[in-house]
Order: sequence, then structure tokens, then C-alpha cells
Amino acid sequence: MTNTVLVLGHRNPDNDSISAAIGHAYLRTKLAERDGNPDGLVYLPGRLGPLPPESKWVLERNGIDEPILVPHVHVRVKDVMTENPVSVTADETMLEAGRLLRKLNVRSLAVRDLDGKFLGLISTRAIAERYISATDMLQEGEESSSMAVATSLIDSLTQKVGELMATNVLILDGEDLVKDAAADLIASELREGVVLDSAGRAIGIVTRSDVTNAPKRKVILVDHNESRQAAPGIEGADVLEIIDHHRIADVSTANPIRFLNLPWGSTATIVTYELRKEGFDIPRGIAEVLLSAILTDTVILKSPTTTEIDKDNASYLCDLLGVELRDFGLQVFRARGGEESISVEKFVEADSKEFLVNDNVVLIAQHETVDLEAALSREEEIRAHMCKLLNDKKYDFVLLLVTDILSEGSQFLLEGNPKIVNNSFGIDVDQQGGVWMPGILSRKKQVAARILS
Ligand SMILES: [Mn+2]
Repeated sequence: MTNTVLVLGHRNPDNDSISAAIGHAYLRTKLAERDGNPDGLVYLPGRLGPLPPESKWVLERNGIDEPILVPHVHVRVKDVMTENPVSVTADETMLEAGRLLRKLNVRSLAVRDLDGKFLGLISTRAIAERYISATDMLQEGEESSSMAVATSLIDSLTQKVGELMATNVLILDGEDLVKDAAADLIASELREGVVLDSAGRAIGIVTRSDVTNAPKRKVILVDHNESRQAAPGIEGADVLEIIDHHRIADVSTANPIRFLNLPWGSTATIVTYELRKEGFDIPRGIAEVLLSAILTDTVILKSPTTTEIDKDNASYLCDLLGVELRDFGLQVFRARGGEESISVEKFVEADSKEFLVNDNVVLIAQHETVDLEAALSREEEIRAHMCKLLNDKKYDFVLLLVTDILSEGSQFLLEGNPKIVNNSFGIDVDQQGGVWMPGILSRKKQVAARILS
């Protein structure tokens, strides 16, 4: 486990955090293959929370495994234990056990029954104690007592392991935190604890020195560099690298590391750029994963955070995949399923603002979408909720702009008195389906300003 490097995005992962973790783990693996990997590091993408639906969609259709769920990066018992400890059966002799201990140069062996179940530990210390106890028979100046000691020692060689093993062994769980296990182990009579599997077989032995010299877990952070957003336990982990596109925050490291932070639209853009710079072929699955994240983080290259480099890398991936950017982007956003699944309250109210017009209070709400059709399929339900707000709050009218980011316009839906809106825009808003207003994207500059003037 000590050679595993977890590549982790932020808490509450979005598609960029998932995709950048997968893409960067792939890049690091390819670099290790090409440039050598003396420490035998294995790069494993992880996630700190549930998989967003669009990530699930893109991974499933490409047959790529979900990143493993990483609840924290504290050191666990399974990170420090000696795996698959050598064991002997309870009816083997002390001679056999002793020879094995010597041959393997270990201090203890697990003792098992015939089904493989753990029974106890036999240690060099138990053997030494057995020998020393034999010397109790020694009496000053009595030749016969030396013989008794020798006989006892010889007898001990054929004694069964089961008679001498320790059974008061501390049983640990592989997932236990080392800092907790350490306290238990120091308090326990024996120097070793044992980890069992569900069938009761010993799968690991942990010694006191294992827990006091526990190595830190190795991580690479992608899509964040803020400890509040990072895996619990990050302050005790060994951060090897950071790849990000956010503000520089507070993660600190003991050693100099590679910290690549660029003000581009997504971390997936940075990973794509790096894969290209290093000259690696990008397999289809990885390309789709990265493209999906460039498109979610930049809202299909429409968000103000979008740069020329995002556009260049997105179009490179589109060419490689033979897909059309907008089509693929829409598929990704549909997989996200927001329009169908969010509550009508959220749909209407999440971004709504009251304004005062001629002594009347009005509500102007906006819902941004890349899938106008799906959004408007809920018109009836949306209007019913707008009516409820209208009556509850005694608004003069409630106007909802369903803004299509891709088509760059808004559908106006209105409940209540339509006069002001109709006069301001020269339209007849009071109709089923509402009115499409091309070019209207900003509530503040293009809608409220006109209504208020
Ligand atoms: Mn991001």
C-alpha cells in the first residue's frame, strides 16, 4: 500500500474532479512507464464523494472503473500491516515453529486451525519464556537438576504450538486508523495485533514499530488546493503534486513539489494539454472523460471562465473522437438530468429577485439551461408554482427567464399582469409556451433595466 499514490479531486466531486483524477492518474502512469519508476508507484484515481450522474454516464459507456471512494487519507492499519503473515497449525511442534521463525527472520507466526481460522500467535518471546522457565528446575550444586532442565528443553521441542501460543491477541480492523490502533497496541500485553478477514483468517500482523513508524499516505490533488475541500486527514498526508485551476489557497507541503495551477476553464483542460505536450496517445475512453469535464466546467465553452486553450483542447478531443462539440456537450448535460430531477421550487426560485415597479413588487427569476426543450417540458408545473408565488406574495407579476446558454436567448414565461413586460419589450407574453427572446441572457442588464426604466 505504501507505493499507492491516490489522485484525488475535491469534496462533493463534480465531473471535473472525477475526470481530472482519472486523466491525471493515466498521465502519471504513462510517464512512469516511459521515464522509469524506481519506487514502483501505482497511481490510483479516487473520489471523495458520490459520482455525479454525468460522470457515471461517461465512465459506463467507456467501460472505465469508477474511481475508488476515499473517505479520508489518514493512515490505516492495512497501510502498515505485514500482509499474509506466515502461519502454522496448532498441532505442529515447537521445533518446526522455531525453525520457521528463524528461517523467515520474523518474531511471530499466526497459528491456525485446520480450516485456516486464526487461533493465536506463537512468538520468539513465548519460546524464550518456555526455555527460561525450564531453568527453574536448576538447583545449586545438584547435577541431577541440570539433567532435568535438559530433558525439559528437549521435551519442549516436541511440544505442540497450540499449547504455547498466546490467545489474548489484539484483533484490529484493516480500516482502523493507525493512531487509534497504536494506543491499543501499546496498552496490550503482546507486541503484535492481528487483522482477520470475514472468515476469521489472519490477513495481517501489525507490530508496535509498524504503528510508530507509519509512512504517510501519498496523494496528488487535482481540481483543488484548499485543505477545506480536500480529503479529511490531508494535513498528515504526503502531497506529491497539485494540478488545479482555482485560486491559490492553503495546502502546504514539507517538500518542494510540482504545483501546476493555470487560470483555464477546467482541470481536464490542463490534463489534456499535458498529455499532448508529453506526446501520449489519448485512448478514446480517457478522451471522452476529459472532454466531458471540459464541457461541464465551461458550460460547453460558454462560461466566462472559458479560454482559447480550453477551446483548442476541446476541439482536439472532438477531432480525435469524431464527435461534434455541441452534440456531445448536450449528451453530457442530458446525462446530468438536472432539468427533470430538480424540484420546481429550485427551478423557479433558486435565482429569483424582487424589484419595485411603480409601487408594485414584481419577481424576476432566471433558470439557465443547455436543454431548453427538457426545461420547458415542465411548463405546466412551473406555471403552477409561479402562480402560487404570485398569490402568496401579492406580486404584480412573476417573470421567469429560461435562458438557453447555447442558443443564447431566453424563453419568457409570465404569470400575473403582463402589461409592463409587454410594453417594455413590444411582445405579447401572455401565451402558452411563452415567448422566445433571442439574445437576452442577462436579467440585470437586459431585462430588469428595461422594465424599471
Ligand atoms: Mn474544475
